Parts: sequence; structure tokens; C-alpha cells
Amino acid sequence: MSDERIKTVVEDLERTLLVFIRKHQITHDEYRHATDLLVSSITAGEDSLLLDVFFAAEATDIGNLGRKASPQAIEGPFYVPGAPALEPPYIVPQRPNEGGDPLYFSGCVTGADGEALACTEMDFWQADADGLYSNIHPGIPDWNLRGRFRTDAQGRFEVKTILPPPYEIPKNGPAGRLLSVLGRHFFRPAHLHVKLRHSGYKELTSQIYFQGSDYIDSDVANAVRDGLVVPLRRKDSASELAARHLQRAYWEVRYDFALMPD
Ligand code: MBD
Ligand code: FE
Repeated sequence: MSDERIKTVVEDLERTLLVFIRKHQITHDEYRHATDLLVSSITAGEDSLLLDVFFAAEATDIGNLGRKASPQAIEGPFYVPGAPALEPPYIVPQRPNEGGDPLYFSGCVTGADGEALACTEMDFWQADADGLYSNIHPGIPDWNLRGRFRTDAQGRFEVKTILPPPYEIPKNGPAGRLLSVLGRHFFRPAHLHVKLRHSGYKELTSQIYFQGSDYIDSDVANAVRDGLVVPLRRKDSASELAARHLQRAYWEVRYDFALMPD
């Protein structure tokens, strides 16, 4: 971000907030209350959570205007770079007793003109069956349900993971307390996170949501968009279980990505 751009937006933000303070007759105590909320969110490690819930989707939408490739979605507060590189067949790292139904996430990656993008790096992360993220929330092995894998020569990928539940923002932290005052619930619909990288194309950060799932129409972060919501197919017939060598019902979800040239 250039200094010139920073000057333009910060000066406008300053003017906007001065008008806002005047309009609401904000007292010095109230002003302190607001700055204390920001500081306490940092102390609690919730600063990006708090800000993302309110503002990240709007900024992400700006990048989707007039976009011809797949929509991007918010990164969210829980991305960690450096997830383990997986070997095919791709199965994300998980505990022996990992909760949640098995989920196969597959699709293909192309450029905006439909050319298959072999060897695209997919950096994947999601919540576990308790709605918690490894490397963030305590008591989970590092890199659990996180990993990097690649598309094949035809641009296709498939990874085995578990079906995540909705994510609930901690109720008792600064973000949760503010949401309570606003009378909002604390949930994001179940989602998968992914970043796609291929040289010559723009990196894509996205999220996949499941049709008909809880909170899909009332995401606390207001980040669900058309084009990111896909059907979840339940597989439980004898032949479907046999095809995957599983003894229990599982799910499949498919999503095809298109990347924008650099
Ligand atoms: C999440 O898991 C998330 O993805 C976002 C965007 C905000 C809060 C929690
Ligand atoms: Fe998330």
C-alpha cells in the first residue's frame, strides 16, 4: 500500500469518524470504552476475529467486483502458513479418533478460459468436530485438519477430511460480549477454507459452504456469497461404502475453481 493511498484513506477515515463522534455526541468515557474494547481484543488474541466478523467480507467483496473467475472469500482469523505438504492419496492430518463424518472434497482447477491448471497448490484448513482450529485453539495437535496438496495433470484434486460443524465465536471474549449486546448469535455456517496458488495466476483465498446447512442465511460474519455454496451429498448405500472401503456413511462435496491470470 503506497503512502499516497494511506494518506487518502486515513484522512477520509479521520473526517468520517469526526463527523460520527459529533453526530452521536460521543463522550470521552465512551471513546475510552471503544479503545479499551480494541485493546482487550488484542490481549485476548481476538483482534482479527473481532474485526473480521464486522468488516472483512465487505473488503473481500471489493475484489469480487467484475471478477470473471471464482469468487474469493474472507481468509478469516485462523489461517496459518506452512501447513504440511501431503502425499497422494490426500488425507488431511487427523487424530485416530477424529470426530465428524468422513468428507471427500474434490473438484478441478482451471484458468478463467477453462485451461486445466495442473500442480496447483491447495492450502487447506478447517475446524474440527468441536468447531475448533488446530494451531489456534489449545489441546489439538499442530496442523490437525490442515494441509497442502496439489492438483493432478488434469487439474483435478480430491482430499479426504471430516465434515466440520458450524463455527461458534467464543461467547465470553470481547467479540462475543459485543455480539451479545448487539443481540446477534455467534455462529458461522460450516465451511472449508482454501488458498490456491499457481504461477502466472493470482492467489485465490476462498471458502466453501454447504447448501441448506445451519446459519447459511445468517452468518455472523456475513461472508456467505452465491457461488460459494454447493450441495453436500450423503453416501450410505452398500455400493457407495464399498467404493470408499468405509463402514460408515460419508459425504462428498465438489467445487471447481477458476483462477485469474496475473
Ligand atoms: C472463522 O472460522 C472464520 O472463518 C471467520 C471468517 C471468522 C471467524 C471464524
Ligand atoms: Fe473458519
